[in-house]
Amino acid sequence: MDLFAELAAAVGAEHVLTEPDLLAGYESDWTGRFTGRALAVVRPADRDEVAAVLRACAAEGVGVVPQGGNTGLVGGGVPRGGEVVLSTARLTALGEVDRVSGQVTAGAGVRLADLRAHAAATGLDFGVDIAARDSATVGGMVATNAGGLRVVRWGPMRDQVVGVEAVLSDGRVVGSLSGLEKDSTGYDLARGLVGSEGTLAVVTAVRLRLVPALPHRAAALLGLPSTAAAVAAVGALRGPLLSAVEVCYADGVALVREHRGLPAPLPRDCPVYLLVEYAGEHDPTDELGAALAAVPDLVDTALAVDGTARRRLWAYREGHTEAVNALGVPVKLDVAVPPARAAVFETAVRAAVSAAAPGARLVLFGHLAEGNFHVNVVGAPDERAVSDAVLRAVAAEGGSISAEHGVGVAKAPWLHLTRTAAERDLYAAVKRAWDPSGILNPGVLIPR
Ligand code: 2HG
Ligand code: ZN
Repeated sequence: MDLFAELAAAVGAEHVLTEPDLLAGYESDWTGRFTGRALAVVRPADRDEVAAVLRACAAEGVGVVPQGGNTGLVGGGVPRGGEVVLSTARLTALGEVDRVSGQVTAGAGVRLADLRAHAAATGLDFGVDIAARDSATVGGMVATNAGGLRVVRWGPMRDQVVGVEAVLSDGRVVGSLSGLEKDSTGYDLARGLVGSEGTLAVVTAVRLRLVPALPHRAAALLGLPSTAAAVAAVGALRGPLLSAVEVCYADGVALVREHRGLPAPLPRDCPVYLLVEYAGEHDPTDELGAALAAVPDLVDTALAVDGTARRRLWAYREGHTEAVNALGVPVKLDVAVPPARAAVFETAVRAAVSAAAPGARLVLFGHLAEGNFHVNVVGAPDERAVSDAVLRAVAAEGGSISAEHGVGVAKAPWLHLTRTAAERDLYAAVKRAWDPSGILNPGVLIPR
C-alpha cells in the first residue's frame, strides 16, 4: 500500500486532504512569515488513529508536523516542505471536571477558550490565558510551554500539566491521565514533553490542573518615566492578588491608538505604561489602591474596576500584535531576561536593533514580571541580522531566546547562545531516544 492509501485506511479518506486549496490554510502561519508545502494533511479522530498515522509515516520515512490552532509564532507548526501535517482539530474530547482533584482531561485539539468556559461552568478556571485563546489548542500550548498573561499568578503551562497521553513515532502510547499529584517514580515524562514542540511524540490528551475562578478584578494603567521605574513598580505591586503586569511603551501605545482609533489612555503622555491587574474572591480595589500608593515615580494612573473599563485599558496592550501586523510582516522575537536586568536589556535591545536595521521600527511590549519582552521589528531588510543582534543581547543578560513562543525553526540556529554543547548533546540524545526514526517535526528546536 502506498502512504496515501495507508493514511486513508488510518483516518478515513475524507480526513486525508491533498487538494492544494484545502492544504493552504495548514501550510502558512497567520503572520505569513512561515510557509511550506505539505504532502497531505491528516485529521485523526483519536489516539489509535494518531498511532496508525505515525506508523505509516515512519515506515516511509516521511516527516510529520503536528498542528493545533496554528497560532504559533516560530514556524514550529507549519511544514517546511514535504511533510504530513497531523492536525489535532478532531481531538476535542473534554472530560468532566473532577471537583475532588480540581483537574480535567482535555484532548490536544481543545481550544483554550472552550477549556476555560468548561471549567467556568463549575466555578473553576484554567491558569494560563493568552491572547490567541479563541484558536490556540491545549496540545500546542503544551508543546510550546505557553505562558501568557497570568504566569505571575499561576505559572506557565508546565505548572498546569499533571499528566499527558502521547504517541511515539513507532505508534506506541506513553503517559498517563490518571492525574496523580504525587508520583515520584523516576523521570517525569509529562513535564518532559511540555516545551518539546512536537519533536518527541504527538501529545493526544492532557490532564490539567484547574484554579479557582476569581470573579473580582481591578486593573490599573500606570504611566511611568522609565523601564527601571516600571521594574520597581512590579516590586511594589507583587502580592497574593497580583494576576498580570504588562509593559508597553509610548510608541506602541500610539500605534495601537492610531490603528484602533482610541483616545489617549492617561491625561499625561508617558514613556512607559504598566497594566496591572489584581484578582480575588473579593473586590481587590482597596488592595490595588494601597499597592499603587507605594509605587515610586508614578506619573499618572487610571483605575478600572468594572468589565468595560478594564477591557478599555487592556485594549492598549492587547492591540499591539494586530497593530504591528498592520504595518507589515514583522520580525518577531519573544525573549526573557531576569526582571532585574529588564531596564539594561531595554537599552541594549534598542541599540542592537538600530545597529542591525537602521530605520526599522521597533515595538517592544510584554510581561514584565517575568522579564518577558516581545521584540517586534518592522521594516528590517535583513531578518537574520536583527535576530542575531537581539538574541545576543538577550544572552549577554543571562536571558532566554524563547520565553513562551518556543524555538521552532525561527530560533533553532541560535540555540547555542543559551544552551551549552553538553546541553545540546543531551537534547539530541533525548530526541534520538524518543523518536529514533527522526520523523517528528524535523528542523524544529534542534537545527538540522
Ligand atoms: C502576546 O503576549 C503574545 O500578546 C504575542 O505573546 C506577542 O505578537 C507578539 O509578539
Ligand atoms: Zn506574550
